[in-house]
Amino acid sequence: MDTTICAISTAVGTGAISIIRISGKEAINIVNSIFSGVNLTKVKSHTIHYGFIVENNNKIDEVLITIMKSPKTYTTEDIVEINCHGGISTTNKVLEILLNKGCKLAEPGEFTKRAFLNSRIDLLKAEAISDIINSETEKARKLAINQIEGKLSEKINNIRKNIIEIQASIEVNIDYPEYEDIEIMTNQNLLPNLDKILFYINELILESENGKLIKNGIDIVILGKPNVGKSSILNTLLEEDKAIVTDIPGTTRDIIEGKINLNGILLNIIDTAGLRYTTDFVEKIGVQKSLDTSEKADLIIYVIDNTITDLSEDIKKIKELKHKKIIIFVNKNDISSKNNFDEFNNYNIVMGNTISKNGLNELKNKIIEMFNINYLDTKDYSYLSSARQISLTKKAKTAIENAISNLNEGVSIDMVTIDLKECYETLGEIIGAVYKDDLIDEMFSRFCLGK
Ligand SMILES: Nc1nc2c(ncn2[C@@H]2O[C@H](COP(=O)(O)OP(=O)(O)OP(=O)(O)O)[C@@H](O)[C@H]2O)c(=O)[nH]1
Ligand SMILES: [Mg+2]
Repeated sequence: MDTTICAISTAVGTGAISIIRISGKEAINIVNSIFSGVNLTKVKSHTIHYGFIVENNNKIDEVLITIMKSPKTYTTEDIVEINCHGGISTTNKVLEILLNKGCKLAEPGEFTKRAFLNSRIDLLKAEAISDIINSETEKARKLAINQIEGKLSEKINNIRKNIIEIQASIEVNIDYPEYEDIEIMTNQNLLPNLDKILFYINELILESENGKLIKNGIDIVILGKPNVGKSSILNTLLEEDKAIVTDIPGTTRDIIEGKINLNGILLNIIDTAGLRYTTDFVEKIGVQKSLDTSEKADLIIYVIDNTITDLSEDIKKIKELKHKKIIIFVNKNDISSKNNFDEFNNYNIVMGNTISKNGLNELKNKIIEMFNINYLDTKDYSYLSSARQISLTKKAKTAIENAISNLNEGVSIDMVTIDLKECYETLGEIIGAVYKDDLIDEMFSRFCLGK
């Protein structure tokens, strides 16, 4: 934190402008020593200055320099941003000069990490900054901006405040039992308060399903026997000839992915190799990959050929997938068939074909219905969304459940404070009120360079 760090904050490549960001005690002095405009150490905060970056009297680039003095900056430290001409050579040259002058190259996410360590933002807000950069849909952007604004932090802080109030009333009872005007805490009058906390935590966990959906989208795997039209379905959904389609069974060997936006939710659609017994070495690997990928999917679109005569293998496979969300898509219904598919009456089933695209809208509507996608439109988004946040909330839930079951078993109320403290601290870890250094390092290392 004592060092002055610098990094290219814009994407590397050719563009009109590149921004190099410098943060730390020496930021203004260092940039001033390589700048040929006004004396930057004398200018007001939050101002922009025109001039040249120079090295040994050679002009390197014509730039605009933004000066932002501590504490009202991204990191709370002095920050200088150099707007130079875009392009790899100029930007790298300016960066190289800064490094020679004593700046340290920032690690990925180090600016945001400093903002967190200097208490300008909590951990939820820091995570949301990475989320907003990576958001691919309008809904994901909204979720992230609400988190940056602090809506989720507020929810967590309110639960923590409730816990503190309960802790305080228990402690008053223990420390001053002789006072007559304080409410006596018994196991029975404590229970409704703890139930309320459990209710709030449960709500956070339930709603996190929405958060995950908005942030990560839905992973959909198209599965089925060879030649049933899986790749054709992928291509039709993507409106692009992404996968090779032929009438030769076993055409697709590897997984092929594409994304579409369905009412604001990203569908990550994965086409796979057709399932069949094969002695072909490469195809065998492909079939195994299909099965492994489908295990991780949020939804399986299981494709069956409308004209098939023997359904036994499909029935067997679908039964094996009963722990997964599944839609059966009966493809090629442009060709007549005697099948009525009654054996799949208990499943979500859609009939269609990729030639006239019949059934594909129905397929999309089924996905909307199964994942409540339209319902998400009406809500104010402040959901937990990362695995870190969700697993900590589940840990907090276990702590409060322990407190409740201890109370029910008649354990003395002072023992309950141990579980309450655990719950409070675990919720604190979510916002970063309590944190471990290695966890923080790991989290920020996943950020972009220069952020
Ligand atoms: N009549 C008809 N033919 C289709 C339809 N969809 C796909 N086909 C044809 O079926 C054949 C196989 O299509 P693919 O999309 O390659 O099938 P696949 O399931 O990906 O096959 P593998 O990659 O071998 O597992 C091709 O000749 C397609 O043109 C459809 O709805 N109706
Ligand atoms: Mg295929």
